[in-house]
Amino acid sequence: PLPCTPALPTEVQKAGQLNRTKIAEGGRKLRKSWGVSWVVLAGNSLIFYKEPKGPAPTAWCPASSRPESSVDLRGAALDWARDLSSKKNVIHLRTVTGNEFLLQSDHEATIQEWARAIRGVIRQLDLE
Ligand code: I3P
Repeated sequence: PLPCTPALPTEVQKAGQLNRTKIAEGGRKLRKSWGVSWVVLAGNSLIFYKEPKGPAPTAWCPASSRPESSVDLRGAALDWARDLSSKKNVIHLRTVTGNEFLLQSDHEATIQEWARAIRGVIRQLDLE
């Protein structure tokens, strides 16, 4: 296996496992398909990685894996996804390019922390 590279291109503010689905691409609605992603909040981006195969997520190193996709948070909007899912603890992220994602955790505190962290980055970018 690849050794873990400690140096990341931008500082990781938050990382963890969330349920995720993309619900729109360029303003066009997509069919929902929930899956588990490793989500990393770093710099101006929210980066999604495929769930690593095998055990020990603590041994997983984002710097040595290729992201599945990444979201530019500049101008993005984050809300609670009240009417967009039957699941609990869901947040709704919309980018300026019309891509929309739902992020969910079974633990309310976890999704609240993510909401706070993502909002913090969006607000900071709005001030720049
Ligand atoms: C969808 C699936 C999703 C569900 C979605 C369903 O069905 O059950 O989990 O979203 O609801 O359409 P399928 O697998 O057949 O595509 P939630 O779990 O977020 O409710 P929706 O159509 O009301 O968005």
